[in-house]
Formats: sequence, structure tokens, C-alpha cells
Amino acid sequence: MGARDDGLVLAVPALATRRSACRDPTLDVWRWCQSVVVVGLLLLDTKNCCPAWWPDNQYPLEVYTMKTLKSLAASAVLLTLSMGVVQASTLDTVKQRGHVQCGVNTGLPGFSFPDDRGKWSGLDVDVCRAIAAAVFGDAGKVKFTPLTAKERFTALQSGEIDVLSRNTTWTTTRDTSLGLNFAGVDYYDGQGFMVKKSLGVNSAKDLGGASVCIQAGTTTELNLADYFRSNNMKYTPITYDKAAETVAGFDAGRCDVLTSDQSQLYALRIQLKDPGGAIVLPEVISKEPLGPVVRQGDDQWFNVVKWSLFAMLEAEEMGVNSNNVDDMKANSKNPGVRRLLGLEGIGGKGLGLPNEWAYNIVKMVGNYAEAFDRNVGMGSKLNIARGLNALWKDGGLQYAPPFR
Ligand SMILES: N[C@@H](CCC(=O)N[C@@H](CS)C(=O)NCC(=O)O)C(=O)O
Repeated sequence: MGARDDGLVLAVPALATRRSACRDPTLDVWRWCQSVVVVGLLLLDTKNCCPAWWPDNQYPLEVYTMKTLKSLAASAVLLTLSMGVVQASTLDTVKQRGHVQCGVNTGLPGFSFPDDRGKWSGLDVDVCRAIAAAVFGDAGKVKFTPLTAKERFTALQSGEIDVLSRNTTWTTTRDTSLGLNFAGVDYYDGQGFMVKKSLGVNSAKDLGGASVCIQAGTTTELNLADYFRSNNMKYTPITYDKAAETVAGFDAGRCDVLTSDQSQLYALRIQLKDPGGAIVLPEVISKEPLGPVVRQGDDQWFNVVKWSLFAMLEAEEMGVNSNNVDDMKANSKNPGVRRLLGLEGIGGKGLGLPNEWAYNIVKMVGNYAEAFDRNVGMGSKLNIARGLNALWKDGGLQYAPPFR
């Protein structure tokens, strides 16, 4: 299952062939240029069609050595420069393209869900919109690529999307060996179990021998195996590719239990024919910090995504929201508020963004509390309490480093 979750997803972007027709063409152009540069430089010292290192080259040894060293140095510089362009180009590519391409869930209420007219909403979607607001001053300049759990990492590696914001758990393997970086946590989750009330089970410890509906390519599969193994229980996994199929399987009685991140259990429960006939068991068996992910090697874009999320948190901490942000901008004397809104301090300089980048996020998307409440919190159908997702000063884990 580990292999299905991460191992089979190729860490080398050039080999990640899924939807290759949709990948960013500038990446291909630059890779092609690198190959031309390498071949060209190998031939640079050619006399009589022989490269400098050819055995019967007629140069004296010192000239041969100097020429070879110059060639190697030049190729190193050119390669580094061309690779630098590849690695540092996401913000430029996004600006040129005119929108952020954001990978999201195929449809998970509260996190990313399209309405009848294809308009997306959700907490993960709001993170994408915040990035667009920061870059363009327009939260609408974002397009969404719906992805299953199995597809998501390849889509990011191949350049098909600029950022993945799809209820994705931050793990060591994903953060280190897939060529990806997690830019923060927009929701602290944990894995749980949902069962039909008629099963008469009140604790996960009583699930020995159960059949379990589960989604492929997730940490959920791995945690399930760990949990049953460490409690000496057996189970039969019934695996699906999409949440809708998983719920339908559970609804149709193909399994006794449905397991997923707890936030999603509540989201999935409201899609059942009889939501009242199912209960979520009390056990939370894992840590699932969910957050946006970018490709490794592009620190500027990593920072843009990371600080877009932090701006939403900092705004909540400073008491700045979409309703009062203009008033705050005009009248606040609080130095923290003024720095956040780009009136003093470093503004957007270090990020390559306009000084109003965080103002635009708050004005157009809102602070973290607003996004949480309308998507998954008390202002939503899911009714999830802030819990671990409260700000640090309210006893939760959400925390933005200082804006200074
Ligand atoms: N957070 C976990 C699970 C993510 C996940 O894909 N969960 C499923 C279970 S509900 C889901 O979101 N499915 C929605 C879909 O693909 O349609 C992970 O990163 O592996």
C-alpha cells in the first residue's frame, strides 16, 4: 500500500507522464535547451570534429586541459543558469499565464466542491483563491484541476498544476522523496471511522473482522493497516478511487465501516441516503495535517504559497477581516496591522508581490476564521468546531510566524 500511496509516483518530473499533453510547455522548452547546451559544449573544442577529450587530439596537454576546464566551467554555469530559470519560474509562469492553476479534490464538501455551475468553494479552494489574490489582486484568477488521491502528486510534479491544495496530509515521504514541499497546514485533521448504527459498535476496538471501505492512494490506507495490526485485528479492505464511490459502497452495504480523515467523515455522512443512521466512532487514530504543496526547488513560489496562508492566520490574530479591512487600512495605528496591510515594513518586496498582497487576500477571501466558518465551521453544513484549528492564543495549533 505504501507503494500505491507514494512510491509509484515518480519523483523525477520528466518521467511523470500523466496528462503530459497538459504539462507546462516552458518546462519542456528549458529541458530541451539544457540538452542542446550540453551537447554543444562537448563539441566546443572540436578540431577535425574531435572533442577536447578525444585521445588523438592534437593540442598540447596544457592547452587541452585549459580548454577542457573552460568548457566544463562554461557548461556548469550555463546549466546552472538554465536550471535556475526552470526552478525559479513558477511565479513568472503564473503571472504570464494570467491565473494560478490549482489542484483540488474532485468534490469534497467543505474543502473543494463545485456547484451546479462549476463554481468551486471550500477551505482548500480558498487557499488557492488567496494565492491568486496575493499575486494578481484578483481572487478570481485561479483555475481548478480536480484530482483523485492517486493522481495528485504526479499532476504537481509534471507542472500541470502550480500548487496542490487537496486535503493532503504532510508526511515525511511526501515532503522528502517526491520532489515536493508542504507549505503549511490549513486544517489539522485525524483519521476516524464511520459505521452504521445498526452494526451496534461503539468503539473502533470492536471492529475486528470488519470490511472497511477506503480510498486508494491515501495515508488512510496506511494508518488503517497500522491500527489493525497493532491491535491484533483482521479486516477486509474494499478499495475505491473516489470519495463518491466510497460513500456509495458504504451506503450499499458493501462494507461495515468507512474510514477517512475525520473532517471528511462528516462531509461524507451528509451524502448518505440516511445520514442519521450512521455514527462516527470516538477514536482518532492518526495525525493528518492537511496543507498546500508545491514543487521543490522554487523557493520564491514556496514562499508565496506559505505566506498567503500565514496572512489569513495573521489577519485573524490581528482582528482584521474582509468587512473591516478598509477601515483598518485607513485608520489603524497598530504596527502589526499596518505591516500586514503593507503600509509599513517589508511589504511584498521579498515575495516579488505588490505591497497590498495580504490586504488583497483579506479583502477578497477573508481571514482564516472567516474561511473556516463558512466552509467547514458553524456557518457551514459540516458544523465542525475549531478544535485543533483554533489559533494558538485560543488553545489551538494554528500559528503564523511574525510579520516583520
Ligand atoms: N489526507 C489523506 C486522505 C486524502 C483523501 O484523498 N481522502 C479521500 C477520502 S474522503 C478523499 O478526499 N476523496 C475525495 C475524492 O477523491 O473524490 C491523504 O492525504 O492521503
